[in-house]
Amino acid sequence: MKRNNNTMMQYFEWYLPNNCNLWQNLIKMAPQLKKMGINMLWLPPACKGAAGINDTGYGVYDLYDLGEFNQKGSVRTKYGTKDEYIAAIRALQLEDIQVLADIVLNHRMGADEMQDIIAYKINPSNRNEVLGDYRTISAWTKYNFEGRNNVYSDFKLDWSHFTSIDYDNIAKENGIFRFYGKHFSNEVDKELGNYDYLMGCDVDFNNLDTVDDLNSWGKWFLTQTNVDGFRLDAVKHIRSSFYKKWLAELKTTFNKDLYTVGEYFSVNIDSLLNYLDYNEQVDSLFDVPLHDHFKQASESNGQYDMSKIFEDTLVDRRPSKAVTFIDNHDTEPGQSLESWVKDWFRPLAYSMIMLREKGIPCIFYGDYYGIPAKNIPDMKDFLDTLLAVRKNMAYGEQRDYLDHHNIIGWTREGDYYHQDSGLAVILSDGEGGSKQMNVGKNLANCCLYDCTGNVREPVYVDKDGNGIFYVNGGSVSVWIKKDNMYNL
Ligand SMILES: [Ca+2]
Ligand SMILES: [Ca+2]
Repeated sequence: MKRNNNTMMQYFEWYLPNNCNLWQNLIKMAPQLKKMGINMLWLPPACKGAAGINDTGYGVYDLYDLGEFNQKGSVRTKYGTKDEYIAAIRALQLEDIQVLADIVLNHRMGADEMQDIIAYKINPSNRNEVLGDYRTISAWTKYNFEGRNNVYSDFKLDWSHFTSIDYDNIAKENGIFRFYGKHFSNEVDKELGNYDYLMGCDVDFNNLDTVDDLNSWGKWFLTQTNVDGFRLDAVKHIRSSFYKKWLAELKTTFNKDLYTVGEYFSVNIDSLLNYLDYNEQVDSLFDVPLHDHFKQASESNGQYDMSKIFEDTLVDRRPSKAVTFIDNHDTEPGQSLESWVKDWFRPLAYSMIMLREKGIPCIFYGDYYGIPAKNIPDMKDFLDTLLAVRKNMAYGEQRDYLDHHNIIGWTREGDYYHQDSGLAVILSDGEGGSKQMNVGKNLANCCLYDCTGNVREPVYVDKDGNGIFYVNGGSVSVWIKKDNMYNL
């Protein structure tokens, strides 16, 4: 059976303007995204955030307000109204694009009232250490959701539903203040001793009322939106057994697969593997170690050993569970996890995630459309080429030539279902050069062309499938059959 490659896109970046009309835009774009070969789309968080229309959605205030109630200064969110969100999801699903909703459950922000709470100050660089005696703090922890007026749920939040907060209004002091009688979960990342606390009011997943509410909310959200799956925010800061149960319950109740990718932002491959081993409900994680390798290579002036670029990455160690990416809304310049892969390396990196056999690549909105706020140019032409190659030609057996500190390559033999499919990729982080590679029998006796336009001369493949492929310095070349050039 003919099956095309899966390709994900993250359809937003941090600096979108607050009038970006993203949901409306998606309704128009859905057919185009399908043509591009995108079949999984990660949408930004749709819930009302503390900063209203200026909130990316990660400063979540009310999970039950998807742009429907006049709260935080407007009915709509940064991206539009609830009706537009649901219309966008339908439009995408009509094009057979799976929609992944971004779910932010770790924390809340923008409380309506302060409360006096007994709390301990915690050492921010070793969260297992309490600093000094308990004291009374005053903190923004009471959430009334008055603008919603009990529609969908009458559950309100107060300090008892959280573990900790980052500001005391009595002493006017920043820090991590953990509430009396509360503890951090042991089922979180061990960085900084215990990485339960990330930001805002940290949700207490040991509190049964909290968990009950989130279970009800999950069912409500799925009923309202009918999304196909989730991108789970900040999973390394959330008790891992929570999502294991939450996802299992939703899948059973709705009898749906609910494809799920988690954001476990760590370069430690063992942390990622442990999480996946424990929580079989999560289908995949973003391949942060690979992103980190791309960044290092892009900053090494050719000194990076390209034969090790995939070593101890998720796509290498657990290929069926890897969503590969170059950068995202958090790693953009100026953001909390800034670790931007330098521009010259980005075409090489995209070739390494889009044209190989393993992993689901995630194309970043900020690359496809550019990031005007940071003067980062778009890569639309290059990505359109790679998307077309991925959709039409990146099939069949892969032969790896990851055997040199500068120049590496691989070939795909092509398959029966995609006419004239198959390709050869060669790239270098240092000087230009060549490599003999075998493309298999389908492209034997063919003349191949570099569809990136970087190398102008064709390559002749002999009767055994061998060809000598060229690449310029700090560049990538993608070789395909000439007939296919007209389809790009
Ligand atoms: Ca947490
Ligand atoms: Ca090198």
